Amino acid sequence: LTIAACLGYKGYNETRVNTPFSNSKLVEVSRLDKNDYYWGSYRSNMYFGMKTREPYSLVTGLMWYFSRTLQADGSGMRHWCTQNDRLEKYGWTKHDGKNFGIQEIIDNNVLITTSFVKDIHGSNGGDWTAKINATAIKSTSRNKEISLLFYTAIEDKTNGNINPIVDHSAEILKGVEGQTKDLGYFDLNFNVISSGEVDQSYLVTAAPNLGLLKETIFHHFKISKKANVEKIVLPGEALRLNNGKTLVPNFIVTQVTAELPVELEIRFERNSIASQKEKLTGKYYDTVLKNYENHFDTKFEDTFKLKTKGYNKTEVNFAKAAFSNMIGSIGYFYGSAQVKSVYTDLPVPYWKAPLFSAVPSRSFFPRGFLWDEGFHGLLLASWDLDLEMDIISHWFDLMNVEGWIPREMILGEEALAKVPQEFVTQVNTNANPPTFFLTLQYILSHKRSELMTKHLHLLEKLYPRLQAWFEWFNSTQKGEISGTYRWRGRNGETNRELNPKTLTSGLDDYPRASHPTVHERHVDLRCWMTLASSVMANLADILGKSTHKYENTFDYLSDNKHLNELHWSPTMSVYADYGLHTDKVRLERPKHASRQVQVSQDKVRVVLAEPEEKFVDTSFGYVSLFPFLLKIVDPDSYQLQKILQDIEKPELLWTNYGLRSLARSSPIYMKHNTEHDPPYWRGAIWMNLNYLTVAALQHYSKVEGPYQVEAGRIYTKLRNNLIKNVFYQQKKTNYLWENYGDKLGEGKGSHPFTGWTSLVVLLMSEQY
Ligand code: 6A9
Repeated sequence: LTIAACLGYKGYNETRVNTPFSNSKLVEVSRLDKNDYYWGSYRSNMYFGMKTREPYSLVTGLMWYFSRTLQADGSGMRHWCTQNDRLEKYGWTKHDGKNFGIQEIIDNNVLITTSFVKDIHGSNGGDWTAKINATAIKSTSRNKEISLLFYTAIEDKTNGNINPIVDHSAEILKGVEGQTKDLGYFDLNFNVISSGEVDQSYLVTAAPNLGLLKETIFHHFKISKKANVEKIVLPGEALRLNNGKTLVPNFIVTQVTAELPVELEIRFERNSIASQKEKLTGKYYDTVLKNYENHFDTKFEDTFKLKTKGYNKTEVNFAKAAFSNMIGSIGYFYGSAQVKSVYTDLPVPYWKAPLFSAVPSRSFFPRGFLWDEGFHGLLLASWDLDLEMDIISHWFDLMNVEGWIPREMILGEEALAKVPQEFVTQVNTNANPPTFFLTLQYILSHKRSELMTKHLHLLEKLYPRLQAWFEWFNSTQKGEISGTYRWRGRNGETNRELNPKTLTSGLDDYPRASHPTVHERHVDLRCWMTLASSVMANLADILGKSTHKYENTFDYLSDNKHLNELHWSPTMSVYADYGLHTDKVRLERPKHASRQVQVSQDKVRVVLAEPEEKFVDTSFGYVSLFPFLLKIVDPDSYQLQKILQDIEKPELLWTNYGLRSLARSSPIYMKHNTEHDPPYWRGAIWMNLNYLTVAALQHYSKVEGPYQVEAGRIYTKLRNNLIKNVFYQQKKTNYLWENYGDKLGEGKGSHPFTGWTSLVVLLMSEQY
């Protein structure tokens, strides 16, 4: 305890929620060479944009539109990834997370390829070149002409400046020069390659903030008439205000309007170091890019061995694209989250911090999610352990003094712009599955020696944070009786929800006890804690610390007899939650005593039978599988036999596309939670839990026991179904999806979703 606490200082409790765990940060000891990962496509929310891993970076980005389809309200202008754009396709097809990336975008029958190559040297990342190439796949009246806009902006004017390099005779922007504290002097050069007519204009102005770049451009667009043809152009310098003052520019845009095909090359160079070397441009760029591609292909095969396993070229390319869009979605975010505890009346800002993390979906959720990231970590660690350890470091640096890590990280203006206000505040009593233990377990079994030789020092620094995290879960999420756990954050007061959500579990609307109480116990959380204790014991062992406590906890939690007493429903023969529950609930429109006033009111829940304390065992689904998923069930147990039987039943979870989240027999199967809240984890097929199922099946096919053959047989079937469907849906729609329908296997929810859905690559490669 601090002195302040001992003296009963009033602010002590209030300030705990946003007090960092400690001032010594993991990011400082992470072995990741900052120089190698300094520049990147770290703007996850953008179709294409390069920025640095600095709190306030120099940012660059692409926009485009077709003049025939541009609308006055701004639609038709492409900038941030959004499903509203209805692009036929977009995603990184090759990206190594370090040196280069190639992305294919299809819009209006035009293939837009965005690629970049870095030339890492010196300090602070060196140089890079990007190419935007637009070629018609099929010419139509709408796509004759494209306008490509490329901009440079600085987030913080006190950190540097940017200025246009104008060719005044031609009235075109040749480039941008500038300076920031970190980068020193730099310039960007533009080069347009086209055989037809090109129209160029530019804008130099001050944008209010990064969230309003598109609006700023729209504000300045004007129509110019050249030889009787109307063109949308930018006005050049727009820095003078009506009151005679001039603005300092922080936003510089070049616009190239041309018939297809057209190519825009952007070269970023720091200082003059580069001028002594061959410039990364034209043919030489193509050669360097090709080399990186070849290197990527070789490394991909070494890592995942898909060709060796017999996959054909199309299948391997599918896997490469799934993987690349995941690694290519890694972003660098900076800002302060908004948090709350019982001691704060209002939300308070977390300390300002960076986050380096992949994201579930570039279009819909381009920000960090705690439990998603543990799944991403399996793929990322397979590819580049340095990179993954740096991601882990960033996340664990976000731990507060209580040992809590917020579930969703909404950092910076751009991230905030995508989140409705009601979802912004993170509450310090709320958990999210500690999937980083899965990542660490995976690293221990696949990358142990690399971890030991290269990251031991980091691991030592990480360990106290893992201990605190474990402690936080073990104390704040514990249930009423020993060995039980309960997700906090359920709303027991509401009469709006058919079954109050458990967002903290990650499984949002998956049915739990109908009436949340403190007596509840959640089987999935108990299993996560079992896994956590086992990984902690392993890490303690490696680091030469006392393993005693974690081993004891693991022995206690993995004891099947005890587990079964708490969570095995003898009547239904399934694992289940326990709590105050009734299935007899329904959403109904409230009836009004007076008929005179027509009030349209939301449906409310009516409870038709008194709830009782019991197992929530009429809903079979992902939660019921947890003791199996996390490999806790004894290999020779009746429970394992029963689970294997249940998994294969089509009336429960089995489909040709993977396991559905909730059995068809569940009273809540595919039910709305409120009128406005469609079913989410109430039937759809989700890849993350299917991946765990496949991994568990493989595990039980290998450990000695009476059901080995059975597990192996189901393993093959389930794995094939999942791979086949995700592949087929991608072929059909060009995207990976958030989840898949259990009747037809169709992609549902947000897209592209190359978060955990890209685990399909590990299924193909059979790495668990
Ligand atoms: C809603 C709406 C533009 C929900 O993949 C991220 C999470 C998972 O962690 C969780 O398990 N997704 C899953 O049930 C998406 C969550 C999005 C919440 C924010 C805002 C945006 O409107």
